[in-house]
Amino acid sequence: MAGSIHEGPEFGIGDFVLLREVTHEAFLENLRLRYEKNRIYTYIGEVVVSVNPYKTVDIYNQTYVDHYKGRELYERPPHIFALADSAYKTMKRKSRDTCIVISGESGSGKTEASKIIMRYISAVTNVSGRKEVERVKDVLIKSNVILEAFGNAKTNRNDNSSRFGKYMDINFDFKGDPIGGHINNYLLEKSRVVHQQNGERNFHAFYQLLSGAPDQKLEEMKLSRNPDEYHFIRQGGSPKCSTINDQSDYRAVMAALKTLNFAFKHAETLWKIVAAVLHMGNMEFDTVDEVHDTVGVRDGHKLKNLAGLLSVTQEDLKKALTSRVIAAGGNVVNKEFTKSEALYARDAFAKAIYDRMFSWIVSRINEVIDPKESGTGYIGKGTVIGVLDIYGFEIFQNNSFEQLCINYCNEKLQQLFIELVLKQEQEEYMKEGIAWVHVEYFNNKIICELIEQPHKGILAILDEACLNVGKVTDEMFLTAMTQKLKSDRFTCRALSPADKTLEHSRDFRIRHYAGDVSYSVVGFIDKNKDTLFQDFKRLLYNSKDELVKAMWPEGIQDITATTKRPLTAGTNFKNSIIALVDQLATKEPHYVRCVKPNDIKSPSNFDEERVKHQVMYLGLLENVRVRRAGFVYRAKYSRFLDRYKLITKNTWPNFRGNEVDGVKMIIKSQGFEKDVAYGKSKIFIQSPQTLFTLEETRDKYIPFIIVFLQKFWRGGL
Ligand code: AD9
Ligand code: MG
Repeated sequence: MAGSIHEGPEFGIGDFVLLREVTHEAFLENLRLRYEKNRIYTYIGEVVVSVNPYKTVDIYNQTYVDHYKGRELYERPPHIFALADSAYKTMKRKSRDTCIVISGESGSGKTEASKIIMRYISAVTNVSGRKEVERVKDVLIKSNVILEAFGNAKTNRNDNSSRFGKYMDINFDFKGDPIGGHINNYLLEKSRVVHQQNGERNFHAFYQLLSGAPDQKLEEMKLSRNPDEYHFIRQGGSPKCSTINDQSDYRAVMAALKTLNFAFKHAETLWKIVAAVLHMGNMEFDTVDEVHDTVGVRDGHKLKNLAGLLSVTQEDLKKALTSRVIAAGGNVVNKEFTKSEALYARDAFAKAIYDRMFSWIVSRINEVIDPKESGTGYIGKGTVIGVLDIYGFEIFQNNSFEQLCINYCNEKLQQLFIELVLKQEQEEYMKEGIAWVHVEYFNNKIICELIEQPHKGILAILDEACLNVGKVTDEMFLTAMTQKLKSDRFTCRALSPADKTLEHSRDFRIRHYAGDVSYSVVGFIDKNKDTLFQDFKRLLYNSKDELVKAMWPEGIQDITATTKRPLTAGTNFKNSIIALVDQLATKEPHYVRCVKPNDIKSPSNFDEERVKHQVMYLGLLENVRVRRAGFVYRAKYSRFLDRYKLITKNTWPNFRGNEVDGVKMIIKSQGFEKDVAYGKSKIFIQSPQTLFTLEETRDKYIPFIIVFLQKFWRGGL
C-alpha cells in the first residue's frame, strides 16, 4: 500500500479526475480494472465511488485503520476509511457538523458502507479507553442489528434490503469521542407485512422468530417452526435464503436487545407482536348472514391465541375484526363487515401494528443513545457526523406507492448532490479568488417538482383525490394526473388507445433521473390515506400489556370526537424528506456513490451495461467534468511544497522563504506557469497532464533522495 496518488498502473487510476480522457469507455475501463484487482474504491476528487465486491475483502482490519487514521485523502490509496477519517477530522478540527451521504441503487452496498464507516469511527476514537464511551460505541453499532431485523427483508434485488430510510447522527464531545446519537427513520415499507412479491420475503424478524426462538417460547405463542404455515410470510415462496442464518440472527437480536437495555418484558412483547401478526394473517372469515352479507371469525382457537398475544379480550378482538363503529349525525352505529371488508381491515390492522412497533423500537433506541443519558457527563449536543443510508432507487416488476416514495427520495438526494457539489466548487473558487467556469449537467429538479410541487405535483393531486371520501377511485386519480400534469417526464399508458386493453392500462410512467419506472396506480389512494379504524386503536389501547397500550395512545379518543384529518402518508413522507435535505444542506457533506456490478450477486462479474447505466444516472462523469472544468487538482501551498520540493535544488531539502514563492519556483522549473492559478491559500492546477508530469518527476528523484538520506544518516555528508 504505497502512499502515492498513483497505486501503480496495474491498479488503474485512483482518482477519476486524472483520467486521460473523460469518456464513458475510459471511466468504465478504469472501474473494471480496479474492481478486478479488488480495488473497490476510487475517488472523484473527494467523492468515493464504491463497487460492491459481493465477497469478503480483507481491507477493513486494524492495519488498514492504522494506515488511514489521521491521514489526508490523497496520502493513501482510495478507501472508504479515508472518507470517514476526513469527515471525522473536519468535525473535530473545525468543530463543524458533517454528514456522509451514501447513495446508489438497491443492493449496491450502502448499508454495508454505513456500517464500515461506523466501525472505523469506533476504532479511531476513545484512545483513553473511557468505559462510558465504549458503551456508547457498542450501543450505536448493535442498534443496527435490531433495526435490520425488523426493518430489512430479502427482495429480488438484495437479500438484506433496507425497507426503511435511516439517518443517524453521531454526537461527539470536544475530545472527539462519541457520546451518543439520534436516528430518524423514514417510511417503513409496511405493505410487505401482508404481501410479498414472488421470490421475496417478509421482514427478517418473522423468520428469525420461527427459526431461532426456543421450543417453549414457540409453544406458548402457539407457533410452528414452518414458515409455510403462515399466509403473511409464505407468499413470496422463498422462506429460506442461503445468505441468511435466521437462527443465529435471532440470537444476535436478543443479545443486541440486551446490550441496548431493552427491558426483558418489552423484548417479549416485541416478539409477541411479531407472533400476533403471523396469527392474524391466518385469520379467516365466514359469511354468517347471507342477507346482510356479514361475517364471523372462522376459528375460535385462532381468535383466542391472537387475543392472548395482544393481551386483549376475545370479545373485543372479535368485534374489531368483524365490525366497526361509525359516528353519523351524532349517533353511533355498529356496522358489520362484509367478507372483503373484514380481510381488508385485518391487513390494515397487521400493517399498522407492525409499523407502530418499528417506530417504537426506533424511539426506544433513541432514548438509549441520547447523549444526555450516555453517562459521559457531556451536556451539550457536541458536534455531529450524520450518516444517511436510505433505500436505493428501485424498479420492480410491479411498482407502487412505496416505490414512488423511495424513488422520489433518491431524486431529492441526487438534487442535493448536484447543488452541493457544484456549490462547494463555486464557493471554493470564490474564497480563493479564482474565476468560475460553468459546466453543463443534467439537473433533475424538474422531476422533483413533478412529484412534490404544492397544488400541482403528483402527491398534491393524490391528496386531493384522497379528500373525497369513498368517491374517488385509483383510476380517477390517474385521469386527474393525465389532465393536470404537463411534463415530458410523465406519461400515462392509459392514454394510448392501443394500450387500453393491456394489464398495464392502469400504469403511469415517470422518467426518473435513474431510468423509466412504470407505477401501477392500484392501491395509491388507500396507501396514501393510510387510515386505521378507531376500533383497532381503541382495542390496542385497552390492552393489558402496558407496552402495546403505550404504542396506541390515540385509542383513548371517543369515536364521536371530531379530530383534524391527519396528514396523508405521501405528504408526511415528502415533508420528512424535505426536512432531511434541509438538515443535510447545513452540514459539510461527504459522498459515497455505490455501484452494483451485476444483478446476480456475483463477485466476479462486471456487467458493463448495468454499470454504465449507473455511472450515467449517478452523474459520475459530470462529476468528473465539474472537478476538471476549472482545476483538476488543488492543494494547500504547504502540502504542495512538502510533496514536490525535491524537484528543484532551490527548494530541497529545506525551503526557508515564503511558501507561495517556493511553490512558484517548482512550477517555473517545470515550465507550467500557464497551467496553474494561485489562490489565497492553495495552488490550483488545470490539466491532469501537469500533475502526471510532476508526479513522474518526483518519482524519478526519489531514488536519489534515498541515497542522499542514507549518506546523511551515515554521516557521509
Ligand atoms: V438497499 O437499497 O438497502 O436494498 P444496499 O443497502 O445498497 O441495498 P447492502 O449494503 O445491503 O446494499 O449490500 C448488499 C449486499 O452486498 C450485502 O449484504 C453484502 O453481501 C454485499 N456487500 C456490500 N458491500 C460490501 C462490502 N464492502 N464487502 C463485502 C459487501 N460485501
Ligand atoms: Mg440498505
